[in-house]
Amino acid sequence: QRRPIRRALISVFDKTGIVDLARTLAEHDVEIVSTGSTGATIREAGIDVTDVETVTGFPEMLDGRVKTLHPRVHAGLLADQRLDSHRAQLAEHGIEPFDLVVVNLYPFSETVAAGGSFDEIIEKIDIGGPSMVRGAAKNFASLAVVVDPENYSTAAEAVAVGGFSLSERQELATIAFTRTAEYDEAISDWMLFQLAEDDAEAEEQEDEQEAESLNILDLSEEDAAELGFTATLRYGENPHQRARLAVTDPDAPGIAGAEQLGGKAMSYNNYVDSDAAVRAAYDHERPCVAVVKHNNPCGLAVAEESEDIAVAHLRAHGTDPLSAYGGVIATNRTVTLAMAQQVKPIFTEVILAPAYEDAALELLRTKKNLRILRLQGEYSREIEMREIWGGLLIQDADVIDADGDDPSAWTLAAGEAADEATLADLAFAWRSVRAVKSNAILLASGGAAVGLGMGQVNRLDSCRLAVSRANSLGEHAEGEAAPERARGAVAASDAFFPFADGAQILLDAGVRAIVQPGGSIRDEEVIEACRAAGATLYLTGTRHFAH
Ligand code: 93A
Repeated sequence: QRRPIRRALISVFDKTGIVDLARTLAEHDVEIVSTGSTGATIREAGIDVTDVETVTGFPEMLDGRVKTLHPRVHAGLLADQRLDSHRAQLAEHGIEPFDLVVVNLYPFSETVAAGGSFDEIIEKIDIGGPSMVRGAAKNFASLAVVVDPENYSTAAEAVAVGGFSLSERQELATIAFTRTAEYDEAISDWMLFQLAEDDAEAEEQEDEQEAESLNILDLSEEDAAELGFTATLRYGENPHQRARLAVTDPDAPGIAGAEQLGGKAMSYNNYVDSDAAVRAAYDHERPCVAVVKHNNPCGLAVAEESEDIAVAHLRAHGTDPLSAYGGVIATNRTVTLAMAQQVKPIFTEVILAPAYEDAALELLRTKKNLRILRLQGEYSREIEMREIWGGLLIQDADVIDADGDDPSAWTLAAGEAADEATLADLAFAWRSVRAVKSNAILLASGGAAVGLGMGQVNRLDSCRLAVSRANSLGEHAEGEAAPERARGAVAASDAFFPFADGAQILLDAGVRAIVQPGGSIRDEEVIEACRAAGATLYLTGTRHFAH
């Protein structure tokens, strides 16, 4: 049975063809109820429209999320007009039934395809539209639902012939349910995809966090080896710290990959001190020996090319014989038997050299605990790294070949130009001072360091320390006073004197020549102090902090 169409509810996103349909309906005296912009479109064409708000007595709200979701709309869609009870209830509430519903939905899939934002896509999930469509489709016994502009012409024809037949309404209802099912499937597919993406993202983040928290010390020996860690050390700087060693460049093995010719396994602190000792010794072109304790030299000396390296070792040991106990010795020349004989009676942790005379090696090997390392190749260091909380600092390695490292480029700022021997000691002092932790003051005499002031938080204290150590640590017989080695020595400072007071300490102790970078606003005061003391002062213009 055809059901005449007297009242239609039209709410379409896609307005294509809607005016034509509305006109036909209006021509057949159909009352048209419409939502916001659909109603406006129809009204603009000069066709009468009842706003849905007039029907519901309620404004559109929540930015349009609630427009048609109202009992006055849905009761009009869902009332089974074959039932007296339904009709009575509508009448009781003053609600008029609908005979035709024309709806097309928010373009959800289109918005997804167009790359809409998450929020845009969510807003394109039509709720009111499908509710009307499903309500009308369920109630196909009473009314017809059209969800496709392709079916507008059938609707126009139907209104002219007294409405849709029951089977036509059922067919339209089937199309309607298919439409809302597809619509919901598209939504659920998209939602699932979002979840999968969120999962993938979360997984990625977890992986990242895991990678961040990867502690090399937690890895098995094999896994660590795969990452280039060649040794698991007995412990770190302290016994409660685990530690590992990696060789960063197998082609330039340096100290990390040095060949060990004898002694116990290297410890963490052995490596640290070895590095400082080798750097100190290899900073010199002349035959040099460095003795290091706690990352600072306690002995540093050079010899003539013609002399046995044992001479340099004897001098270096003489810098501070007390502290040399338990030290790390490095040299830039072949260890001779004479040097090995000197080293033998001194308790030494590590000895490092580019080569050993056979007899020297044999002798040193008799000391079972002495770690003997052979260094390969040129000393080269391109970058230096230091870890800080949450980061890594990387800098060019400080190499000693700046302009200011060449004595011929120094500026004579006070006193007479140094004689050859004094200049040689100043050059030695300058090359040596950067091996000393800042603030660093190094006193030198006869090719050897004689007083070291290291690691103080002001330069004045470093000067005091250098002088007091120079004058208390020199070799001397028991009961006799230590030699006053500061007198007649030369001094190097790793950075400028901010005031004259530090330099004055050195001058008062008898230092006769000083080399320092200069560059303080009080340079003139330092220069004046040197002049007054009759001392020589050279400025290098280059600084060599080592912290
Ligand atoms: O935001 S909704 O889910 N809430 C509703 O109550 C509602 N009623 C109809 N979307 C709703 N509609 C949809 O609005 C229709 O499915 C149609 O796509 C569109 C028509 O609105 P307008 O006439 O303002 O363009």
